[in-house]
Amino acid sequence: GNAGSFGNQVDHKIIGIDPGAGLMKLTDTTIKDYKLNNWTVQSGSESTMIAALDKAIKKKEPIVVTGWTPHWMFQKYDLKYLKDPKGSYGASENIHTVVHKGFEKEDPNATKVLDQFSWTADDMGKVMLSIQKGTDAKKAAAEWVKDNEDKVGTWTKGADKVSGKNIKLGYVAWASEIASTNVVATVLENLGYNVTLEQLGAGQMWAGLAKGSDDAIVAAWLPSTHADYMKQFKNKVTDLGPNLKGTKLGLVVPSYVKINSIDDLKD
Ligand code: PBE
Repeated sequence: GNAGSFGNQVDHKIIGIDPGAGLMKLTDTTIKDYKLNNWTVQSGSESTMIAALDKAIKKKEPIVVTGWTPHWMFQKYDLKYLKDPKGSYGASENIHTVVHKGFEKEDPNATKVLDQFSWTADDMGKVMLSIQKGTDAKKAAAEWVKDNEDKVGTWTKGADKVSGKNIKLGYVAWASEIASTNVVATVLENLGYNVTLEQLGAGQMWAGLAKGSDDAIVAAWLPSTHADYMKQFKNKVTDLGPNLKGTKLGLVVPSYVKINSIDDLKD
């Protein structure tokens, strides 16, 4: 290839996140779809990806990372998605609330709240940004819940107060999921639930939900991102439907980078 190509500038390396993320699987598919044979995806975590991005931006160096919306990175940095003319990352999708099969009978009251939980990318963005700026996740969630009584009221409508009933929520330490899971935990705690949050890898989160070691997750990106997990565990879980609509996934670069499309990654 040509020595000055974008690929050569970044060592033909895409900065990825944790291996269990649906985004990583979609990125492998993308590499095949676009025949980016000499490219590799470096796994890590959301924080190692952000650290690499931050470092590159400070030096105004080229970089390409796996990214998603909603995410505070688009507020903090000037970024763009590379165009995906082949549609490898799928269309816009939704984040669903999913419970362990049988939980709806075991605790219809909590299920009602989980089912009624629904917010927007803007709502989530406020909590994410507050956490990113250093507020403890639990505190950021509690503040949002306090400031949004009307919306929260639609989630708890028809639900009863309980006295110390246990509920376990699984989640992955992605900014979006830290925000949503802490908000739902706060709402359930305000109703009298004793909520345990379990931070897991993506595969463990789905397996734990299927086994019933966790009761619910609010972190299922469907239909594409977590398609394989849903397929594997569909008989062991109940999908309560979307809690946030209109997410996006793809390859992300700083705006100063010259290329505009995944096609441009070819030398
Ligand atoms: N994400 C954030 C997850 C879902 C939420 C896009 C990194 C994933 O790829 O599985």
